[in-house]
Amino acid sequence: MTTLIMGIVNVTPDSFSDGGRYADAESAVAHGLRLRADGADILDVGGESTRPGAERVDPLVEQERVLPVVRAFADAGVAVSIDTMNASTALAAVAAGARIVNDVSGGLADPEMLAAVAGTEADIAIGHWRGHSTDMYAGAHYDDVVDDVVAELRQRMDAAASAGIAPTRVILDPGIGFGKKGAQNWAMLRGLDRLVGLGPRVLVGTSRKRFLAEALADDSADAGEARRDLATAVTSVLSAQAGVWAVRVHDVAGTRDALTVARSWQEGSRWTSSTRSR
Ligand code: PMM
Repeated sequence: MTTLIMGIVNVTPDSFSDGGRYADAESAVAHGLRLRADGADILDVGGESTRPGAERVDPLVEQERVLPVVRAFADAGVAVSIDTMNASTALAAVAAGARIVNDVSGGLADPEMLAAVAGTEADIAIGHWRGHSTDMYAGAHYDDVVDDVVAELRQRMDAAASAGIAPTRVILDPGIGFGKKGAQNWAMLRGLDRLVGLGPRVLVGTSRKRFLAEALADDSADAGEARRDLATAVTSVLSAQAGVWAVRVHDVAGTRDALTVARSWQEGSRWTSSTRSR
């Protein structure tokens, strides 16, 4: 199975690793089209940072940021997801051509979200979440992080089904870094197959996140982006091997190469076994 690559386009002044770089629509569109050329299957457009400590953004400001970018990608025939916790932004973005609503809160931040998405044709990515970024780690307490995340995402799937969203439209995301500290993220990734076993497609986002820099013992503010991207390529390959549907990354070109190498390895092993009997 081929793992899809979701390229990140943050139209924000303050996102975790690329805040401010593509804050105006024109540079965000140019950046996304470059990611598309690098091999992104989907572009994920966000107008509100979810980095730890980030303040909320007014939905109208969020929409001003993202809608022209969503429209430009949709016009260029690119599959777009809209990274938002606001139902009003989700609806406006779907009207502008987005095919996936990516809600890191899984419908918890805005009580209108699930019903809003149900009334569209869009799919929904439901993230595991325990509270806003202003207090990101307040909920980082688990009996067993994999058991707890699987159970809570199952509840969110049920809530989506009750709102009228069929399971085939649901994508589950373990919310790496959301209400999870260093080791809890590694434990969750180690148990990814449990999430994959639930049935719906699974999306994983590790890209440039703090727990990677911690593992590399490089938590400096400017911790080499290249080191974090290499670490992301490794976690993305391992996620692919665990059977995820897509990985959400900044460095599309590096991830594409890493996934291509991993796929060649797998196809090589199939080739060996099929030719051995001759
Ligand atoms: N992470 C961030 C933002 N959106 N969406 C999904 N589905 N999964 C994630 O892990 C996720 C996300 C935060 O990362 P960024 O600020 O670098 O975009």
